[in-house]
Amino acid sequence: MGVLNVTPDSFSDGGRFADAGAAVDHGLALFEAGADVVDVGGESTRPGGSAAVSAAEECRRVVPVIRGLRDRGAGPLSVDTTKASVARAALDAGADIVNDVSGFTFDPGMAGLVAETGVPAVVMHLRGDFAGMHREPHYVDVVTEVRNELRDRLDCIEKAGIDLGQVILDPGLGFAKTWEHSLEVLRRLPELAELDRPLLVGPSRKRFIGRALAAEGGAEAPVEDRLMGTAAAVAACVLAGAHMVRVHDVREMVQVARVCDAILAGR
Ligand code: PMM
Repeated sequence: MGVLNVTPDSFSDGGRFADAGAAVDHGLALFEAGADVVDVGGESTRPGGSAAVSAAEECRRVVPVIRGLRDRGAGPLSVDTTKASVARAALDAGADIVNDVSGFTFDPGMAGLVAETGVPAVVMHLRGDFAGMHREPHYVDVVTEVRNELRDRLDCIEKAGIDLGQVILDPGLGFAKTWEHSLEVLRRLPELAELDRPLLVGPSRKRFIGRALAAEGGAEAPVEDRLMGTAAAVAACVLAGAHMVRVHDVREMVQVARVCDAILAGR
């Protein structure tokens, strides 16, 4: 899954594709580079509290890009949003998948929309809201708790009338998790297989990679120096059973995933 952030303030690529024309060109380049899906998002979830974006502004950012990619014959597309009204506008414009980092917890209308339309949906693990989630997340056993909380989400979602066959789960690396928590989730990813749903994982350029790359006591590696660290994390995800990885550097990560797939197939 290639990342296409149409935002002025994303941590990893903020502002580069804020113009719809540049965003469409980048989306086409992501497919060209080997993406199977492109994820279009109009709200940054940046650590430290990103400015909240209205549904109208989010639609203004993502709808022309989704429509533009569709007009050029590109797809499938997912929309990265926590708002049901934005998801609906994106689906009407041609999106195929809803990617909700709140796991349908921020907007009570999201589950109904997914039930009604029958589209595939990514349900990510998160605690709290965007403003509070980075403040001292506390777990006794992060992987067991993420797994139990995702299982609870699946129960609620099923009660809302959604066929669980539509649902892809995501442990939410970096969301309400310290960098150590994210590393532990990656190390113990196979424990999430118990939930019996496909897994999407988003390690790309994230802070845990910057911290892992830092010299003893030194500063974390900046976002632009996290390519090889991302490659290592993507390899770890694929070898541990992830079905999909959400990445910015598609051409490079397709190579990583192909080699990991070949290693797994040879087993
Ligand atoms: N990470 C970000 C945004 N959306 N969606 C899913 N499903 N999983 C993620 O890990 C995820 C996401 C934040 O990264 P970005 O600002 O580089 O897009």
